[in-house]
Amino acid sequence: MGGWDIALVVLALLIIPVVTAKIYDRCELAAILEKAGFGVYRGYTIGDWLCLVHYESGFDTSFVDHNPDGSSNYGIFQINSAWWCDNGITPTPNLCNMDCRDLLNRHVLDDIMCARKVVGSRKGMKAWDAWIRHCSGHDLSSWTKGCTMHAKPYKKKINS
Ligand SMILES: [Ca+2]
Repeated sequence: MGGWDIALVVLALLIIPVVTAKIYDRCELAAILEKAGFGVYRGYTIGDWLCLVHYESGFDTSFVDHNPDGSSNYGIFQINSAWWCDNGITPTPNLCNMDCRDLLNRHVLDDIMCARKVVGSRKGMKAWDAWIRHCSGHDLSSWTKGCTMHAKPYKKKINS
């Protein structure tokens, strides 16, 4: 290959992860979470989720962190490979029945379905250290400030 060919290949390799991953805007994610039924879910609000995502991943879907126990955390929700997804390395029951790599792309609905399972487990949001440290017990109303929320956030469905 000539110099330009190599340059193009290198450029493509640099661009591909950037294109497939995404750093979400706070309000954009708020709207997606609300659509997914997280307006008030198991006692947690959209503010809890935005605070959690901010401190876990900075809204960056490509974020991977490695734990001292050898497992890794993936994506905006930093979902752990020892329990919830399979990265091909960590032994896992793979409770979300998914490849950890699917937690790194810009499509977050599968991530949200998995996070729903995590928060539905015994520990609830205490499964996330960052939520315990930075969000639990705080006034989280400012996280949704300036966001257009479509549903009435505090109105409970009568028949639910
Ligand atoms: Ca995904």
